[in-house]
Amino acid sequence: MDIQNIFVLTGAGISAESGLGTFRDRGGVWSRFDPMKLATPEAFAADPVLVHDFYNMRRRDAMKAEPNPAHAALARLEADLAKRGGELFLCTQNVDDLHERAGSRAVTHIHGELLRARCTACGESRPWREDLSVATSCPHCGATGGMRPDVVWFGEMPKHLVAIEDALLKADLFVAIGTSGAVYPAAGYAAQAREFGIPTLALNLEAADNAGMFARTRLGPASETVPAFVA
Ligand code: BJW
Repeated sequence: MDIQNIFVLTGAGISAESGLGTFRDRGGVWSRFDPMKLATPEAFAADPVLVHDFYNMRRRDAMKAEPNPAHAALARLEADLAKRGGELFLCTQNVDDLHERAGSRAVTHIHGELLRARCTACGESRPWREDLSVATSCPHCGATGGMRPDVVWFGEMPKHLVAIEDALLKADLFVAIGTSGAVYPAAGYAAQAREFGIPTLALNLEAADNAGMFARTRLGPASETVPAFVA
């Protein structure tokens, strides 16, 4: 097989069968909660108690969830490619840690991680599994009230953009799994891959917003399509 470097972009759909809600499907997180009141820096400034309640609930749900066969298949793919001298660049928009718990070793979280907290006073980010509140103090600088989940909200700069662009440039195949293609810049990577002449594949439950950017599409639940792709 001449494919050596595979870029995989995952979204909420890969964790759906682990019981974590997607955002934009019917019944999804943003159909029940207003993202502008919860997932922006302005929302956190206006009502930190509400934002903490939402993310405390999401953190507890994420810790209870277990990886599914799609996460496990990507961990196998990473190991198989490494044995052949290749590389899997796994870029996830998800803030859960299910890829890591399935055995993936290198995971790039473009939208940050729910199991990390960052102090808005000193900027330090550290692993965090407890509920956060306006009374939480930063263990590093001691400031109170500024600890927040280390996730990327609307209007904030996504993380690891340089590493992601580099990996996209050297990929032999681009695969998007379980993402609606609604949120940028990640939603633009399929078009970029196409411009670079990289083959593109979408594995999704239903056609994504950017479906036209993919050369090939397999529709179905990730727990079936991803193991079939990796086999
Ligand atoms: C299954 C399945 C199963 C279900 N099996 N599949 C153009 C360029 C650049 C920026 C913008 C732009 N236009 C607008 C913007 C601004 C904005 C944006 O994109 N807005 C759009 C809504 C239009 N973007 C930003 O603000 C970003 N920052 C930014 O752009 O900074 C400046 C910049 C400029 C230029 C270059 C670089 C930077 C930040 C975005 C932050 C997003 N944050 C969130 C919340 C994170 C914390 C939290 O979890 O609460 O990230 S929003 C939410 O959406 C979350 C997700 O990661 C993200 C993507 O959602 P995802 O994963 O695609 O989920 P769904 O629900 O949408 O789709 C699930 C899919 O799975 C569906 O298709 C189902 O069919 C499928 N599915 N079950 C397989 N079993």
